[in-house]
Amino acid sequence: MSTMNGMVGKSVKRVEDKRFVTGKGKYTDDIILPLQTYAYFVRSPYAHARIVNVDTGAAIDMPGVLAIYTGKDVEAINGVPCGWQVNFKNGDTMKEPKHPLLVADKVRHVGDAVAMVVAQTREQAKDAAQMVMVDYEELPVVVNAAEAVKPGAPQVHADVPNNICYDWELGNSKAEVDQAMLEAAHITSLEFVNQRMIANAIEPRSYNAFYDEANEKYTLYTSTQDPHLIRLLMSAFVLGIPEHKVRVIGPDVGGGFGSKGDHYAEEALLTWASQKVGRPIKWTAERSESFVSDAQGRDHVTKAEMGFDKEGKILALRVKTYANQGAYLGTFGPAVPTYLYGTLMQGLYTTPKINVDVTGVFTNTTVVDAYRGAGRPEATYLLERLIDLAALEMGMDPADIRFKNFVPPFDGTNQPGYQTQVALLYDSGNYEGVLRKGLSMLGYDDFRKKQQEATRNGKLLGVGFSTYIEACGLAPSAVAGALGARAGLYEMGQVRVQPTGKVTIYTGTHAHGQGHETTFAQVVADRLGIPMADIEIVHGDSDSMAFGMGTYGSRSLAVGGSAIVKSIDKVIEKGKKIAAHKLEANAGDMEFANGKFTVKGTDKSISFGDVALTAYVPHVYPADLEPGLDFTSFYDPTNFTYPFGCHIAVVEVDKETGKVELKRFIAVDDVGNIINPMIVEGQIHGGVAQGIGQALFEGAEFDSNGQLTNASYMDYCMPRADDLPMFETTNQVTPCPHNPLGAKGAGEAGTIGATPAVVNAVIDALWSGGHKVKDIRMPLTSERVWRAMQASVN
Ligand code: MCN
Repeated sequence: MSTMNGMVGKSVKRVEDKRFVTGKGKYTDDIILPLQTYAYFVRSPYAHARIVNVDTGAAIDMPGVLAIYTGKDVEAINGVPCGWQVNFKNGDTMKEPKHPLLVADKVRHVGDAVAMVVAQTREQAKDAAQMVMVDYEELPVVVNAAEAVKPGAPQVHADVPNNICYDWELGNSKAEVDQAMLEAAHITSLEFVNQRMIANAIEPRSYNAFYDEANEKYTLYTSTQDPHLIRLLMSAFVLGIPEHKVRVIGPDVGGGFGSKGDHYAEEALLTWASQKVGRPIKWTAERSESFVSDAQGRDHVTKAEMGFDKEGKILALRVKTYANQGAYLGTFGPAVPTYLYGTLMQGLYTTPKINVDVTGVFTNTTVVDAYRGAGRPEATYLLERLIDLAALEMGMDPADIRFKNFVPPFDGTNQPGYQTQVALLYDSGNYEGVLRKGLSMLGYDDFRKKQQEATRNGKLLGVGFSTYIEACGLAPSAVAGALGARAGLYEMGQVRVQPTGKVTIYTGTHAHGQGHETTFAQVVADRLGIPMADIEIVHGDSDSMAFGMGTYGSRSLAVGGSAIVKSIDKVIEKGKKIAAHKLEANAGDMEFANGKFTVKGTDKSISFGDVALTAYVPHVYPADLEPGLDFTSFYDPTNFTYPFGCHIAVVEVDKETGKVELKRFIAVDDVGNIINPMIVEGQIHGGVAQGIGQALFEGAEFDSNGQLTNASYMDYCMPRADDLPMFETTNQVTPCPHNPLGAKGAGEAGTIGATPAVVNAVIDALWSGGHKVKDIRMPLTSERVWRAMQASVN
């Protein structure tokens, strides 16, 4: 990519890492306010139970205890709201039962908060919480979404019949798809579970709230991904505090992965109680609390069928999914299995008829919301498993079947893009390109020879493909609105040029590991022709910037970066007027490059720094302009961005034990123009590790009583470095045609592509040994793989 001053496209080292690697990052739990107090929560040990009595008598007399609040104390306060609405097919409104700050009547999942103790120290609060006596009357439990909709299933909310909070459909009619299926020479079908995932950020959730009585103002420090959204939801929808009387600060945050995008009850509760107690209150989750109270991800039960003609061309796709929403709706909860999942069913293929039908279901489990990729990994898993399996069933090559079905290359500049059957308009793509690159990195012809040789030597070697696309850069208001969403997601970017030419950027996005302080500064340095050292990126404080939608859905660069560019353009335009005035030229004759304003065709020029100073010195200033050089812009994208790629996994499966060894992992990703290749590679690496984690290691396991049986790192298996091969990564660049940076999102791509590649590779390995296994439930533990081999006819 040709850039203005060569700062874009450079692997600049992350400037924020200096404070992180020297232990100088400031996270919420590092913040200790004068007269600090601490909260501890009493949480339900049962998944479903009526609360008969809560006795705080013994606890309130414990040393250091300042206050104890129960569900009854907050009954009059609204619950935390869901930010998205997905209605029933018949037009009925989505069921959104109250998600209370503390539960008064009945608990609906293990970890539901029943009481909050505030004390002088953390330990005192915890000791006292153990003395809060709660009498429960246990109720029957349901944990599985497909079970929860059956007649007679336990009811999570009395006013939600059959536990269905919405049902939703997209694409062609069922009748059209049925008709197309009749013409199919082959139908590949799969019934499978996309298991529940736990986000496991290094920093657990942490909040610190205080009330400034003199100014009647509340401040909340929170480990969030979206401070302004938290302020808006908490002030306007939950507590009814005027918005300008609430300040929400998201300081350094140690990872979010989607689950810190929610507005949590604890945030509102601490803020509310800080005024009552008259002292700042802090709470930081223990790891075991995080396991049961942080929003979790995925959890679909799906039946899908893909029909093909005899040449392997896809004719139709039919999908029915039960999406587990947990016990309450999270902030983004219902949007994930619908707007972000259903809309992706076209994949990279020209499938002419698609019907996707999703039922959102309440169960007695922790809330399910966004987890890295949010809906798009689930859609990709479905499509890429189906297409690889179809190739095996039809005796075709998995690469050939894809080449037959890819949408042909298009750059989106002279045509509107590719209109899918499921609402989206892809912006630009060269899908064949990434697969070709991947095949050549793999050495595909050679691989098949090696596989045959391995079979002769009694080994099971397999290759799995995943050619994915995602819709990110959330979210064009027009598209989101057309789908029925309550909100679109623009972004704000302010460029404040100081009199000395130094620049402060205020962005409404919030970095929690993505390196915005580096990449955004690169964009500014490139456009203004000034050193990165002269630029500061400020984010995460609702009092510092006009507004912000935060960071998720790989939106920060494409949407937040574009808002900054819009403001830079305004700075340059005004700068030209100031420069023209000083150089006694016409503004129309000025050009700006390399940090200098020049009169076209002459050597008369003035530096950016001079213009900045002039902007604040009214006596040398054009009479018709206001002083200052400070612009705020709001950028609402016209479309999503659509990164895509090809991920390939090579595995060896041990015949005796079923153990899967991941031998190679190749990722070719196209995220449009790249600002910082090293940061993008890091994002891909992290995402791929999480995607592999879902395929091979991770997954929340609830028993029939609703107990999370692997709620600690003794049992929940996160991927470790020695489980993973060296990733072989590269890029292809197909610029985004509709944003000024030409950039697409990179933050979730790895997670979206990786999971099906690994599972497909295991299935391919088993077929090479004659085990015609269609599906193995993730994570593919040795036991599950071994059992699948035993069960299949060899
Ligand atoms: N970038 C780039 N060129 C591109 C695209 C991106 O240089 N073409 C850079 C960006 O400037 C930014 C980074 O790559 O520094 C990621 O950008 P983007 O794709 O815009 O994604 P966001 O910054 O919006 O990050 C969100 C995304 C999501 S949705 C999850 S979940 C996730 C992820 O980022 N959570 C993370 N990456 C994470 N990384 C860390 N360390 N921690 C998390 O919690």
